[in-house]
Amino acid sequence: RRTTLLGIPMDAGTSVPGARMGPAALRIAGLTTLLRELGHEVEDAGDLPPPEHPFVDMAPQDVAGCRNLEEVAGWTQSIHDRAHALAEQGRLPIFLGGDHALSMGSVSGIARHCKDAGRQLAVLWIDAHADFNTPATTPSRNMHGMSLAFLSGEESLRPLLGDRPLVPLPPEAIHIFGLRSIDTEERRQVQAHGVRAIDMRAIDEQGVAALMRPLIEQWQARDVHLHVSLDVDMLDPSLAPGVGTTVPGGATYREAHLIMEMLHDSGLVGSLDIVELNPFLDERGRSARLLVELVASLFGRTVLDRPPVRMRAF
Ligand code: DIR
Ligand code: MN
Ligand code: MN
Ligand code: MN
Repeated sequence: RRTTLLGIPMDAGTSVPGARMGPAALRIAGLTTLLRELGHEVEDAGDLPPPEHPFVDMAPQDVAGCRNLEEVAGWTQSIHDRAHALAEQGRLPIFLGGDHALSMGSVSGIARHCKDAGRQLAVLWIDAHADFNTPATTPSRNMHGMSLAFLSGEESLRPLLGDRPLVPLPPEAIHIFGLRSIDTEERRQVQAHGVRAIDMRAIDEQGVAALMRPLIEQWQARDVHLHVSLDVDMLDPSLAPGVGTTVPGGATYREAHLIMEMLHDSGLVGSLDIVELNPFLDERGRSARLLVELVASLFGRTVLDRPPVRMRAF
């Protein structure tokens, strides 16, 4: 597939700066070369420039719950426009974050294109967190903890997208994978919306393969465009320390690779976010290098460096 790398040097969605250096770290770790070695056509579109700060017409009590509101809204709108354009051009966009608030722009742009194209969208949210807070429920005011609520049509966050059309994701289009940290009010939101979450306990008990297989079968039956949103903090902090919100008990090296390998074999992945890498907190580029390896698995490399196997496993 023809891929386009787009750097999103933002960290306005968090209170810990540094994720703005993520795109540079992923490039230095060799992302472009690796994808080309795997036979993909790769265009590097560089970094999206920091946006204007638009007026956001949000209720005052909600404004108070949103750190860096105008900056996040500016990013959301400019990312949305680029994501939509790249999808229309038939590219496979890889959004290099940047914090997870960037997915408000990337996924909404892809969702808009899928609607125009009559294609169903499925989102796999690989994350230790649910990112389902709202301005009213957030304990941190960090907007990277609100992206899935926004994408699910949360009304109070709708003004972030300005005059662009929002295509809300229905709950059955979303699966959170790797969940192990959720706030009390946020849990209520997730349950009220009926969003499916596969938590670390399920992964412990059943294993990645048994959990991924039915998801992939169901997506294949509907021939979805699959958007993968990979938050680094899903990985265990011992493997990937370069992230602002580490949570113990995350995915092992092999679990993470297996997810990527199965997604590759599904043939369904149409777009990807790599988010929350904070090179300022990383240990000599370890987390960046691991992420690049995971992307390689997602794009057809096997761990033992055998040539990519073209197969439909299911
Ligand atoms: C927490 C942490 N639920 C919050 N969220 C994070 O601030 O809303 N998401 N770290 O990635
Ligand atoms: Mn996240
Ligand atoms: Mn369109
Ligand atoms: Mn997270």
